[in-house]
Amino acid sequence: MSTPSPQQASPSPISLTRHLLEEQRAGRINADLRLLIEVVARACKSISIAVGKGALGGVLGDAGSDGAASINVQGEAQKKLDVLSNEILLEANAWGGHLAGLASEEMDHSVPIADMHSDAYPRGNYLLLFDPLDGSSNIDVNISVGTIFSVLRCPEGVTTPGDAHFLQPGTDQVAAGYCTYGPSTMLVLTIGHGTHAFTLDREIGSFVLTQRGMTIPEETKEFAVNMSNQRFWEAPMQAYVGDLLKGREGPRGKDFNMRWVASMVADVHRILTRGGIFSYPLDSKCAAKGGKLRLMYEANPMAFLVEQAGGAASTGRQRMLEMQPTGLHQRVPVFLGSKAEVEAAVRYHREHDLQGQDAG
Ligand code: FBP
Repeated sequence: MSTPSPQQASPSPISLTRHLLEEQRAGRINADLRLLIEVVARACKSISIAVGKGALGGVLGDAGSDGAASINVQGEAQKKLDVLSNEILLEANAWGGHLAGLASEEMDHSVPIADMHSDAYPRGNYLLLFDPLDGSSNIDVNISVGTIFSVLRCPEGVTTPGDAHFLQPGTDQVAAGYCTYGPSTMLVLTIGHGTHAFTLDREIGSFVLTQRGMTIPEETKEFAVNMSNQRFWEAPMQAYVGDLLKGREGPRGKDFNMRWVASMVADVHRILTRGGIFSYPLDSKCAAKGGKLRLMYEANPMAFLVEQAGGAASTGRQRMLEMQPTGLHQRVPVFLGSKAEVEAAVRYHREHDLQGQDAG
């Protein structure tokens, strides 16, 4: 007997607002965090409209003027939509009164709400981190992109938080989510009680619950990685993917298919929907930086969502959510998705490291 979809279970569509209110009545979330999530969701609606306009809205292409690109703290050329999405999220979250501070992929340092409008706005108890527009390389070619966010508590007694106050392990997240701007706009959210998906109903302008309790199958035959980096990978990663590619003739005994959208939100959404493993491992190109993807506003929120859907998330050597952050824009290797497959990838790394130790 299949689980009835929210639409079948409840005759009237369950909006995000109703879902969060029911979570509050069940004592799983307080009013402040509920309203903060609503503010972020509203900002994502505005970003969805901007992204949807594409060339008609003049939002494609690089930011910067007079031919000079505008470079962010990551050393990457900013896209117009990176800057616009960042501004939309900053403006929306400044006056809500739920935040003490926020941090973004597009800003060097975190910003305390107090500094945003000279005490004009009340401060709250939460810290918000976000990647305003993930998948930047796909913006101008009309492939799904997204916004990723993570919510932490502001440490007790801290009224003007600095970068150091954000450096909390992923296990301390109180909420996380992403919004993917694709054929439909979808918000995927967790507050630590399962992972749920909402689809934007453009007619009523509301996010409607379309998948309650997303569950990632334990096993999978689908992997996602940028294969063009293969020659730069560590030996355990070479061995792991090598065995995937050998398929049923190899030690894994089954054939694997590959997908790579190059927008983490889109690759992770596929995995939350039908399983798979996503990895951006350490390679000799990004080793000096510690990896490609960012811990605080990419890896940790995705790890929380995936674990709440029964999957696993690791650096290849450690549970992602247990990592103690050392920097706001810290980068890490990422393996996440179907539990058994992530464990397999981790096994290759562990066995390699053990052999290294024995040989040492
Ligand atoms: P940003 O676009 O936010 O910088 O994110 C990084 C990202 O685009 C991920 O979304 C994606 O998984 C990865 O980089 C793609 O990397 P590559 O260009 O090496 O395929």
